[in-house]
Amino acid sequence: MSGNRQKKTICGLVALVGPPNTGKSTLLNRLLGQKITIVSPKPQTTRNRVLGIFNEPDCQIIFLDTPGLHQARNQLNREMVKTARNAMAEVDVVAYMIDVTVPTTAGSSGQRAEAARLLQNVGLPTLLLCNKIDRIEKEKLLPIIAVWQEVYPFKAIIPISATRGEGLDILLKQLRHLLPQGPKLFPEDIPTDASERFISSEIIREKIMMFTKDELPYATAVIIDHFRENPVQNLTTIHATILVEKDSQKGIIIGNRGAMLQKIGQAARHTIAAMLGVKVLLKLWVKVQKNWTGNPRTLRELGIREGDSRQLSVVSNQKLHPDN
Ligand SMILES: Nc1nc2c(ncn2[C@@H]2O[C@H](COP(=O)(O)OP(=O)(O)OP(=O)(O)O)[C@@H](O)[C@H]2O)c(=O)[nH]1
Ligand SMILES: [Mg+2]
Repeated sequence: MSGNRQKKTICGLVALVGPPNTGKSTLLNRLLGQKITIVSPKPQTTRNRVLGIFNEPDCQIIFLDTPGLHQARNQLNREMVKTARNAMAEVDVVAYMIDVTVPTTAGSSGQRAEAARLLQNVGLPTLLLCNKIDRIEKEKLLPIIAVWQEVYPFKAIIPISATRGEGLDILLKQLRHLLPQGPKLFPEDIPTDASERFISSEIIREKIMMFTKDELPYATAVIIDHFRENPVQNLTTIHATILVEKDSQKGIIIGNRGAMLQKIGQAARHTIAAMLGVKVLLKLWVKVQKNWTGNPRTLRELGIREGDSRQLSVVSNQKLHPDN
């Protein structure tokens, strides 16, 4: 009678890694059917490890969205790349994503050699995800697959479209095959370990990335100063500070008579309200903090500098000591 309850479940961790802008975060949101990690058309959008938990009755897959792998020039970028590399040390399977529309990620031999070195070092079962197949003809895909086949003994090479959801059934099937059996590590109704506070700060940053250009998206960070829920009024009040590095950048973020700040605020409020399912009162400030991108303390405060993987360590420990 209780046979079903004893049924073995699959549970494991998967790192989504690859060059910037390939669609890692888009894939995670699509798999979970909700927005938990931010997306933008500009590279280097994701700065932190973001955990997304996919649940089916017999299977829990814990995805780690990571910052794009790139040549880091400053401390912020070095920490981002470190975060992506460290994520690979904590998982059972790596999903390495390329963008088939970009010659440098899909075609350059230098990029492929770098990927080969990285994946060999990590030495985990790895899937290659060829993303954005909605943007190229089928004939163009085959040569890309052929050259990438030489890079690493991938367990499978899977053409996908993260935006359209194509190929995701094959991806999930492969992951079920590669991940270990074990009890679920998270309750089934929790899609992420990220707090609403963190996701709100990310959504504000997403709008900044969307509406600003040149170096500005990369010189900006968001700190939540105040986050208060009022269930009686169904209202959440959020105060946030946008950090920039120079006075000139502050001027651009504020805009003509505050127009840009208003635009960012309105768009962010709308998205945060949809996510939280409440009314949102959002107040934004802009502050110049010279060279915050090189300041270890600020990077730690933003959760970008390592030391931020406490929750995952707990998961890993549980995995190591399932009897605890
Ligand atoms: N056409 C098409 N566009 C896609 C697809 N997947 C992602 N994109 C777009 O690619 C851009 C980058 O997507 P992200 O999900 O932010 O990429 P990422 O790999 O997380 O980027 P970083 O966080 O910078 O490393 C966005 O404009 C997405 O809408 C896809 O399957 N097809
Ligand atoms: Mg991303």
